[in-house]
Amino acid sequence: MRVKRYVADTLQDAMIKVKMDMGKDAVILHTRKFKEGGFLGLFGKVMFEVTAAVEDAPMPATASPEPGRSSVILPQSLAASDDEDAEIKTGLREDIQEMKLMINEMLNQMDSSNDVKVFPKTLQRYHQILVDNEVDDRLTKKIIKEVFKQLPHEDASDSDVVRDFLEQQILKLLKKPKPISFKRRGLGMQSIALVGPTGVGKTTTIAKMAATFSIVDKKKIALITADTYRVAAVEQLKTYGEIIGVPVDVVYTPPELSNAISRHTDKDLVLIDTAGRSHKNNEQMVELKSFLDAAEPSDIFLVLSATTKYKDMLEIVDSYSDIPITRLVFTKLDETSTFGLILNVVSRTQKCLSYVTVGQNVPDDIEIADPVKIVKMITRER
Ligand SMILES: Nc1nc2c(ncn2[C@@H]2O[C@H](COP(=O)(O)OP(=O)(O)OP(=O)(O)O)[C@@H](O)[C@H]2O)c(=O)[nH]1
Ligand SMILES: [Mg+2]
Repeated sequence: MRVKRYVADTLQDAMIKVKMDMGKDAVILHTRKFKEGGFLGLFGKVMFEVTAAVEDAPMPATASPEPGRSSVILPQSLAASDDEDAEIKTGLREDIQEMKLMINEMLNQMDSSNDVKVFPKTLQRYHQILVDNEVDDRLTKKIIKEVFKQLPHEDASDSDVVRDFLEQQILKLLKKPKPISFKRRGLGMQSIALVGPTGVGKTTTIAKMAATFSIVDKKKIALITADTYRVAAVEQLKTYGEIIGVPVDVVYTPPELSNAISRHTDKDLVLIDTAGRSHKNNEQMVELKSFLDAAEPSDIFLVLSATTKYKDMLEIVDSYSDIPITRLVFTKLDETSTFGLILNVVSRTQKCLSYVTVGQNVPDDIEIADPVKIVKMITRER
């Protein structure tokens, strides 16, 4: 038996060297990745080593495998046999073995570099689509890698199959939305506070919810606003309350909020509007927290605008990490054409979506978040 070591820049090249030198009967004994040159193991060039073996002379058809042969060695006796079936099987096994090594190698390369070129063309294209739709770079890589792992390899170039796997993967990340449910909580009153940055659409969203639940679902609703910073804010909610026909309380302190809620135990739902908080103003965040501690709402919805820059969104989301947010609402979907941000935020916060809003009209422009629709928007070619 001839055993030899082959070194190349890529695993594929090393494999080609093995095949050219030893022929198709060569058996791979070992593969390894190592760094050549560099300093103290740093900055070296990544190289691939394949150790392969081949019998010097064809073995007789009746020969049994050598005792003590390592498990990685493919049954050479089959390759040398005259039996056609056996030869095909050996060929297949070798191909599979080779493919597995290549796939593992691709995944390793994907970890160690940002080069997506190691993936089949179809996946590279979807990678680009996700990036174009502003899905976070690392998240995109993770998704594509997962799809590649799960995808039957014979389907790797079938765009429709790849799309199916991709959509399923993103759907899983988006999770099931949780809208407001009256059934789930039985007959008791539930209170929901909306919090979020300034101007994202909290008050408008509350008006949309109040109108839908009171007019369409015939539920007993009350509105409370703790946003007393601007006269206009109080007026805004009072006007909506009058139009919809629901009571509006204005509270100035956390104890007043707690009292106001306890006056509405006969309602199905109390919606609490809060002042827009700048995530950069810590004092404002502490005050918001004291209102929420007093209110003890059943749910706290973080309202975010789909038009926010991703970098700012990361800061915003982190600044709300001290507040026990239970759901997410995305507003202004009508004002953007990239929706990766939604996936980024869900994935970062691990909170469920509830509603999205798609315009200024009260009450029409609100919908229960539909993950299938969002997935289509995120995977749409631009
Ligand atoms: N295009 C669009 N505009 C929206 C949407 N939701 C709200 N708006 C608009 O955004 C602006 C701000 O809305 P508000 O509801 O006052 O926002 P807010 O979060 O309560 O603002 P503050 O209380 O000041 O923090 C208004 O002009 C709304 O009409 C939406 O889904 N699409
Ligand atoms: Mg407001």
